[in-house]
Amino acid sequence: MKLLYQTHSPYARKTLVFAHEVGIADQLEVIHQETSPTAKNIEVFAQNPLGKVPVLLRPHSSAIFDSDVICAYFDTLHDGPRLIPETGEARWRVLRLQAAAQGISDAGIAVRWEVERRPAELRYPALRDGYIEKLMTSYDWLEQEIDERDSMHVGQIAVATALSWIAFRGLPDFRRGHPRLAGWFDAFEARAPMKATLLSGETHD
Ligand SMILES: N[C@@H](CCC(=O)N[C@@H](CS)C(=O)NCC(=O)O)C(=O)O
Repeated sequence: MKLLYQTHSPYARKTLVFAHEVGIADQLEVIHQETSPTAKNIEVFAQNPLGKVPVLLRPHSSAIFDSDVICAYFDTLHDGPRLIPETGEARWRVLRLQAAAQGISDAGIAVRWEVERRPAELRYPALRDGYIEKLMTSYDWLEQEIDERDSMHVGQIAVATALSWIAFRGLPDFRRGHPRLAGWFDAFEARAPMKATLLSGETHD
């Protein structure tokens, strides 16, 4: 399988960390692709009408996106404990955590548009502040929600890869005032799948 990837994407990294955690990373050829809504990548658009990575290319089946769906697919390819609980309240708690992590990355990207990507004369400070507020309320929520006693699941992977990217891009600090979250994150970041997938590179708009 080929994974259309980006070395500085929290979403793409989520799928690759997941693959490492369930032991199938060696089945993937990881191909870096630069993407931006202002710089069309034809190869990515050919597989995903949204022009975004990650995209999973399977030899005899259709391409799969986005990162949530790729992780769900990967969870069918191994014999170990499922990282996405199939039933019960645990399923909704894990998927909700993943949704929060997705929203953190989405909000972080929106902040970056307003502070550096968009031409200065087109920036809108109220929008920047609104998205920063979403980050801060999400950090507060995670401080209560994250549970270091949980066994591995996709929600943890999503939160760790989102927060790692937040730190990588110098977005508002999640550590200050959130000792429980910071402690959990530090332990998660020390895991081999996180170390094997370090973020690097710049966005090209
Ligand atoms: N919901 C998608 C988000 C993917 C996404 O936004 N990827 C970014 C890279 S970090 C991208 O390719 N952006 C290009 C664009 O917005 O045109 C997922 O979880 O995979």
